[in-house]
Amino acid sequence: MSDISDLIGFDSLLSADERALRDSVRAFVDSEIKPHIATWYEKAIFPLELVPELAKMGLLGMHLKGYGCAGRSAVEYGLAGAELEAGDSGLRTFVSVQGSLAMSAIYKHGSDEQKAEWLPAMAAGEAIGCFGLTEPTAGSDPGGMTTFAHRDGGDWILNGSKRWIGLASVAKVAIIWAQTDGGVRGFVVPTETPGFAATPIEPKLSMRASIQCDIELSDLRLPESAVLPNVVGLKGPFSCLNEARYGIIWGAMGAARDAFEVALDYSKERLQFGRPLAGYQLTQQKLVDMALEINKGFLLALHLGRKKDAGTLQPDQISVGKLNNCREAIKIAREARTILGGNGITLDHSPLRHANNLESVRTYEGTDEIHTLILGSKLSGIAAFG
Ligand code: TGC
Repeated sequence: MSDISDLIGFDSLLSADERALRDSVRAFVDSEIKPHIATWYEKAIFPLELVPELAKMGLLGMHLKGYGCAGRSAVEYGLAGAELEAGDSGLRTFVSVQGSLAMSAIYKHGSDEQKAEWLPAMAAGEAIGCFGLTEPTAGSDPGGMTTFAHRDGGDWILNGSKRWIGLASVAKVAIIWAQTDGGVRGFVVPTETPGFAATPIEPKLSMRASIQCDIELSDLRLPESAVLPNVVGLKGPFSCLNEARYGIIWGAMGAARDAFEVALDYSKERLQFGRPLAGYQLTQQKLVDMALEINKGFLLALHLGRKKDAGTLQPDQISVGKLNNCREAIKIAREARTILGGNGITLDHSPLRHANNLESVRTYEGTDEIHTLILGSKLSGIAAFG
């Protein structure tokens, strides 16, 4: 939340440490991201040079303990994510793929050797990670994956394709989920392994300051030590998706808040018929409706974050936050664009960029439809999928 958007005294719900962390990330976004994001977005550049800076701020794997990670709380992780996404969803996505997906997979399910080898380097930003679950024909239903790992003596041989994998072309390590004769397993794959190829998907109308890739795995040979030893089955990747989905609850509201504030500022400056737009009742209605949803969205995020820190957050409660906050954020970003009129379709202003990014955010880590069905199942006791 920020002073301009905060109608309910949200800041009073945060500790001094939480506010300090939030403010430092906001200052970083204001000085290092916002001045350049239009260019990165237009030219489809992911600013790799920011990775060491994000690491120095302790934002990579920030909710993990040990291994050079900052050991911050879930609420602090969320606050940081909201600020990053106020800059651009692509930057928050990087921190999420690195910390919530790739590092979490190793942290939760890896061997001591895997943790020691990868987590400190990933926390320091020296090794970028990616998380290969989705496939060209298996998105909402990861159980339909066809990537297969079979045994060859003591080794594993992987074949298959992954799609929409963030950062894969710049990653040093990929967590690849594959079917085996004994169920779904996760593999820690150094991307220099022969048989690994990642190709950025282009052109995109969303997430342009980020990288999403196709991955091809062709007779990729791994030693036994590459398998994540501590999990078998889809609960492995889902346990990591819970982390990433949680971060989105906050991030989406960060994008919405930025879109709203840009529209609010513009409406106070822009004159039509001799008066500022903000003086018109129709504009005030839009501004108030946006602000209400932003305040409610941040409250929801904080409530779920406190539950996560208390160890009581359930996966279906994450679906409440992911579904609601993505849905409201995209409405807010689009509504903010209307206040900017024709100027809102340029990259001089953030709302349409945020709205376009949020098309991806509402789609990855479980679409609106999947989270609706998770909640429909929770309410009715009847699963509409599977
Ligand atoms: P289901 O039979 O219900 O469950 C299989 C096993 O998984 C367990 N499980 C969970 N565990 C932890 N957290 C959760 N949220 C879990 N959900 C399920 C479950 O208990 C079971 O365990 P066990 O021990 O009994 O085997 O599985 P299902 O396939 O029927 O589930 C249905 C559904 C729709 C909920 C699930 O398939 C789903 O969530 N689908 C959406 C998948 C998704 O979010 N895909 C997007 C991935 S994003 C990506 O790959 C790109 S990474 C981002 C980037 O790189 O930018």
